[in-house]
This record gives sequence, C-alpha cells and structure tokens, in this order.
Amino acid sequence: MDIIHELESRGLIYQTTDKDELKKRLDQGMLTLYTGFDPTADSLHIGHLLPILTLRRFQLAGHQPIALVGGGTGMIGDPSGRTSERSLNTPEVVQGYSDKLKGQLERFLDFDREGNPAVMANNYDWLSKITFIEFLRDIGKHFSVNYMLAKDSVSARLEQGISYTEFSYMIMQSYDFKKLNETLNCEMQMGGSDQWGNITAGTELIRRTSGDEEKKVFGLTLPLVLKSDGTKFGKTAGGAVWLDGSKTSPYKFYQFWFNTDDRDVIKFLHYFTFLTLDEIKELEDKVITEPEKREAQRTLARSVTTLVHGEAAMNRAEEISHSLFNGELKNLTPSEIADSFSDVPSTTIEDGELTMVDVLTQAGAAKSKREAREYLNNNAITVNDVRFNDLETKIADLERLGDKYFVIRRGKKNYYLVEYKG
Ligand code: 629
Repeated sequence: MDIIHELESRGLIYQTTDKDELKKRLDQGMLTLYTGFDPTADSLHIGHLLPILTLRRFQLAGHQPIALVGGGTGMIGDPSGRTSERSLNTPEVVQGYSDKLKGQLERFLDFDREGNPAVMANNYDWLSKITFIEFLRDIGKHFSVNYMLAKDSVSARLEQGISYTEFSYMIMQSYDFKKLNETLNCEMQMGGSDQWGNITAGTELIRRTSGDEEKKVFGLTLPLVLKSDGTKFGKTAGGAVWLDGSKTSPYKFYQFWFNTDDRDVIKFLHYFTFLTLDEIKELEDKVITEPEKREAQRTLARSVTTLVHGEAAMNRAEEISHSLFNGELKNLTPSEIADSFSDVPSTTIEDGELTMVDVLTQAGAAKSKREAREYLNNNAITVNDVRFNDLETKIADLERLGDKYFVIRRGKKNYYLVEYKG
C-alpha cells in the first residue's frame, strides 16, 4: 500500500495542496518532508503526537522526515488558532525549551536509517542571521499585506488586535520551507489543520521565487483530533497530557489512553498506533461484542505508552493499574502512590497523637468526629485497602505506605490521601 493510500485509510489526511500531483511525485521515489515544532513549553504534548507519528509513517514508507525545532520562530509566536497575543519568552528560556523538544523528537525518528535518515533542524540557525534590510528586501517583497490580512490567523485577530511581530510570523515559516527546499530538497510541509495558512504561504513563496515554473512543492495537513463527547482532545482535569514523563507520568499517560470512549477508540488506533488495518478491524469487532473487556483501549494504551515511554515504563504502568484495581497498594512506591492519587482530596498531618477519627475528619472524609466514628464502626472505611475500624490507635503507631501515606476509602469510591509527616 502506498503512503497516501495508507494515510487516507487511517483518516489522516485533512487537506493537501495537490493530491494527484503528490501521488505522482511519491511514486517517483523518496520525498523529503518536514514539520515544525515551536519551543513554547519545556515539553511536547499529545497534541503534537499525530504529526510526529505521521513523520514516522513517511520514514517507514521510505521517505525522509525533517523535524524542525522553531528556535527562531519560538522567539516570535505563531498567531494561528489563537485569540490573543502571546507573551514573549526570553532567549534563554526559548533555548532551553528547544533543547528539550529536540531530545523528545529524536526518540521517534531514525537518524541512522540507510537511504532515508531523519534530519533534525533548528530555524534559529538561519533566522537569527538575516539582517533587517535583507529581510524586507529579499523576503518581505514577496508578501502582499493584502494576502497576509486574508489569512485566518490574521483576519481572526483584526478585531482583538495583533502585533506586527505575530503578523510577520507566517513570513518566517514560509522562509523556513524555502530554506529547507533549497538546502535539503524538502518538497513538502506537513502540520495540523491550524497550520494550513502558514504552509500555503510557504508553497506560494517557493513558487514565486524559485524561478523554475515546473517546481512543485506540497502542503499536507492532518485532521484536528475530535472526541465524540465534544470535549477537547488531550486535555484532562490535570491539564495537558505531556510527553515528558516527569510532567505526566507513564501511568497517567497510560490511563489517559485506556479511558478512551468506545466511540473514539477505533479512530485513535488508526491515528496513534502502527497496528495494521486488519488488527484494528478485529478490535473493532470486540468493542461491539465484548466492550467490558476494553481490549481496544488496552491495546491503544499499550502501544502509545510504549512508543512514548518505552516497554519497561509501559509494563510498570500496567502493574500500577493492576495493583490499584486489586487493592494491592503495597506494591506501589511512595511516588507512585502520590501520583496515582494526585487527583483525590489530600491532607498533610503532623501530629502523631491523632487517631483515625481525627484523620478522617481532617481529610474531609467525615464532617465531624461523630460521623467519623460512625463510618469506622459501620465498616465503611478502608485504610491502605484494608478494612479499618480502630478508633483508638495513634497514627504514629499505624502502618503507613512507604512510611508516610494513608490511602483512605469511604464506601465504594470516595478516596482521600493523607500524608503523615511525623
Ligand atoms: C516553523 C515553525 C516552521 C514550521 C512550523 C513551525 C511551528 C508552527 C506551530 N506548530 C505548533 C507548535 O509548534 O506553531 N508554526 O506547537 C503545532 N505543531 C504540530 C502540528 C500542530 C501545531 O508543532 O502542526 O498542528 C499541532 O498538532 O499546532 O518552519
């Protein structure tokens, strides 16, 4: 199956500048393509995963991917899809973010692959060297303000306001495409659907300036990932789902994918895994015949977590999930306890003389000491997953997880995390 057919069958193509020409070009041999990532944070998040994995699909199909870190554009700020001006980060911060992004991107592509090795680029290398006069004469001259005003990224901001800085952003991205085209024969830029305006500004610049009427370059956008419940993909109560394991733990990452709705899981398997269409079809049948087994969700969580965090971290994420499900909290490390209960109410207690009656009250598990005693006497409480009805013992003398945690459960699913700092 050719790459365009493969992408189409996975629902990965949203827009292309010229699909028939692109197909013809791909039939002729290796194509070099790129996607850019601006250093706006210290980590990529799952909103970046679709283009990263698609670059990888192109590489596996024999094409050459370039991952570009926007060390230069990150100093300016892309107005695409944003309703207000960004605040500028210092050069040192942007540089630090660039290094982190580079390290993350490197894990997804093969830089030693025979014939079509991946390439890492940073547009700071060329954008930082252009002089103002050069910029206005050699590049700016090819952009009409009228054309720029018509772009969504700009027109959507005319009411609110847009600085000259962000207004100029599309010129930088267009220049990158031209630069990569000249230096690495890069013939296609890919991005999310929010990048269509910037990408087509680039194909337009190359067309106008190449001097070669026959020269063709392409733009391709991926669909916006939509969820059937209408909420935004990639956002959780805890914020973004980061690729950096110290910002979103592999366990949380695994759970994010495992919790995918039945209505979305097949689409996500197409988007985010390298399972074949036949393998996905089998899972699709299982969503219908035995949805309670969540086989499709498990496969999705396994493959994406392995891709991003590696096999060992994925296995540990599954062990943690299993231990939590079966009430084997003892198998978890203190930091795993803190992480897996990070979204339940938590309190810190320093007084070792207190009893569980006081702890329940302070943790918010009971409204009063009287109510706390009632819960304990009625066997409604577990502490570290063991039924608990001791009203007397001081907490300094009770066994704690990792010497510090009490995981309190009231009834079936009201959890509280108490850290004892004696
Ligand atoms: C210089 C910078 C280029 C080409 C692209 C860029 C970055 C681009 C951008 N992209 C988003 C980002 O950096 O802002 N102007 O966070 C992000 N991208 C991946 C996908 C995207 C997009 O990195 O294109 O659509 C998210 O899925 O929002 O020469």
